[in-house]
Amino acid sequence: MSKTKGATTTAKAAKKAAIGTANGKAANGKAANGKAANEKVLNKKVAMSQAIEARQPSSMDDFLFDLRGYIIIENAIEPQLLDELNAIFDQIPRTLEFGEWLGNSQRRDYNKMTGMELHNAIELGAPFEALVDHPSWINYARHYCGEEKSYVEGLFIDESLASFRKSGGLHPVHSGGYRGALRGKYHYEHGLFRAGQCNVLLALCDIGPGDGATMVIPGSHKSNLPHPGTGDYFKGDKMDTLEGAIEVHLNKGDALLFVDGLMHGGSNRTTREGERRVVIYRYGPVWGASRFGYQYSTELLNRVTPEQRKILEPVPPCTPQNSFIPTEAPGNKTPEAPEK
Ligand SMILES: O=C(O)CCC(=O)C(=O)O
Repeated sequence: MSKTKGATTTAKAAKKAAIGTANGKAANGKAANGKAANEKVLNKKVAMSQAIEARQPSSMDDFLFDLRGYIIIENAIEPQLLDELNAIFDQIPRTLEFGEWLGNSQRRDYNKMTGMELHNAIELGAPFEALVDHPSWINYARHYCGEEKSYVEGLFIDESLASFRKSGGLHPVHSGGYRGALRGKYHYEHGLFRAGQCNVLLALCDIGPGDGATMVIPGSHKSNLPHPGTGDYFKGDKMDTLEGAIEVHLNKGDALLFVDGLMHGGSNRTTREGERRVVIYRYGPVWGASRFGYQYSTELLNRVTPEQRKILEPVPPCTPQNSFIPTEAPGNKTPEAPEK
């Protein structure tokens, strides 16, 4: 399996930030229960460094992304950031119930087989914020799904999650080119990529055989016909033996970047001990909307860098109370005023 090679590292100033706090409410309308453990996670201060130089997609990356629908970015994140993300995973209470909030993140498993999935994970703290425009993949996202060279160039993250998967967990196959939603569709035209959505799945642990590796059917983002063996997503049919599907094994710190329109899912985890830990950020065009209605907190938006804010809030709200002509916002370059 061809992988994108690691980049040289340079030292940069350490950045400190507090984990975001927000007043989330549970799905059933109850206020978040403010358990002591949750408070502890949210108030922890973390230190981290940005130490990886920006990577650019090569012509081989483009070729493979077009051909297969995915590429692997090896050693995508700094060891320190990896440790910090794992430290937060360690602290997240496993007692969190479906629908329960942890600050402005909410447990919302995709289905009963996937295991615990915390959505709006960007709000889980500074290490998660560092992933928003991480230099290892942000230029890939811009290139493949950022409406490059158009009047609405840029990115928006419409879904982010921290996923824990134990023995027995899996994610049935979904997506694919056949009757795919525009949101995840793969498109290439006139020398430009126009994917609807690209996912970055970051491995926080080694994921090998038996560990519940992500599975893909290479090339299926372009398929015109349904796969006859797909099965029933809602019945939890495993994709482990699905014809054409392969496991993508990752080392701790590697990232799998794939177009959402690729047939993909998670193999059945048979390893008894431990858990599979991944973070998934879904990038798409600036005109996208949060899939599940999560709102980035004002604290988060005020805390992140201007570049990160452009990804979390590419088109700031414009109201009579907060009126401005957003010349900077995508798609809003104002023409010269006509001469009087
Ligand atoms: O859990 C996995 O490995 C697959 C993730 C997935 O299905 C998705 O990103 O939609």
